[in-house]
Amino acid sequence: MKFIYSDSHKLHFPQAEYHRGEMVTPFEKPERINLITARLDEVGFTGIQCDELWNSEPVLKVHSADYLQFLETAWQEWLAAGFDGDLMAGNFPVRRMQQRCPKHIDGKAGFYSSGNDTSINAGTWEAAQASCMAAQQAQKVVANGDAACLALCRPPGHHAGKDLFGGYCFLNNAAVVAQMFLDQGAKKVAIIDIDFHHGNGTQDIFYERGDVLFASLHGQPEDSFPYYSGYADETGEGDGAGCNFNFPMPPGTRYETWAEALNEAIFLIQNFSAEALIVSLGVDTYKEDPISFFGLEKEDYLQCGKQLSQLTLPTVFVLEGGYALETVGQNVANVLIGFEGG
Ligand code: OKP
Ligand code: ZN
Repeated sequence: MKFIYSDSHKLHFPQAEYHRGEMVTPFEKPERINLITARLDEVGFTGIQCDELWNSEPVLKVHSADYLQFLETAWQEWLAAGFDGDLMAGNFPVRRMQQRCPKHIDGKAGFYSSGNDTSINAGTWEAAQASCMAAQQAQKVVANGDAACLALCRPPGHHAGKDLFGGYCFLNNAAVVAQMFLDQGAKKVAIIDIDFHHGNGTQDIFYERGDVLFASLHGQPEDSFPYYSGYADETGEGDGAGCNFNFPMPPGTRYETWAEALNEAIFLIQNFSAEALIVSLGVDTYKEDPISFFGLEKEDYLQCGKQLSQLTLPTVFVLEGGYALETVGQNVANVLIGFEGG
């Protein structure tokens, strides 16, 4: 299997994250990609540097134009306001407030985001675009006949909604890949999100669409980020009614239980007659992950890949989370090895 990466991810390196009462170095760090790339090289996968230039066409079908405009100009506006250091939102249009975008960048940032966990620096927009293009290139590799391909996206994407950044995400790379398959003629596609966190952005984007099945396995919202979505009774609306499936699970969930949910999701995808599969691949389900609470072991990722391969669909893997640096490379590689039948 080929994997697509882009060195431009390094341009996004937020300085700090507020975590459990203190400012810490962000968990979503550039080293993640170097570690994963090193492991994939070691076990014989073929890395390809992304060489695609920014293409907003499929992106504008899953994000709003005003949101993309915000991302493009946010850093310049921040500087023009006389601020330095990372842009971090701190105020949000919550219940009973006006959903009107203010003029000031400090207000705009909160209008377009879901939390203070995701800072913007000088190179963030370029890195987010490059991340999205790695996903677009991986989609083309699969459209041209490869059975599967991995996009090493950084920043990740599954928390990015139609017009919201947050949860370390800006552009929803998995959603863009799904949209590309549809634009190329597929009638229906499926996205399975196996990151520890609920893929609230992906759910948001496709909630009222019947051409994309979305299934997410995640830490239950009662106890885990993103807290305000991911319940099992969120099943889609309008044309999308019955196309959204959430599998929230409690702290300490181990592979046996998790794999049952995975099998259920696989069964649903089969019944949906999806013509392509997009896997939002996070390995923060690992037992030692610093911000998550499941108990998956390294070997479980082999089994996970094997289960996914049973769908026998053209598959694009899109990297999401995974923050246990010692094993992030092995865990990602194991999913691919299992998928290829190793
Ligand atoms: C991104 B991905 C509350 C904690 C915020 C954000 C976690 C983002 C995870 N202040 N944590 O799904 O791995
Ligand atoms: Zn995650």
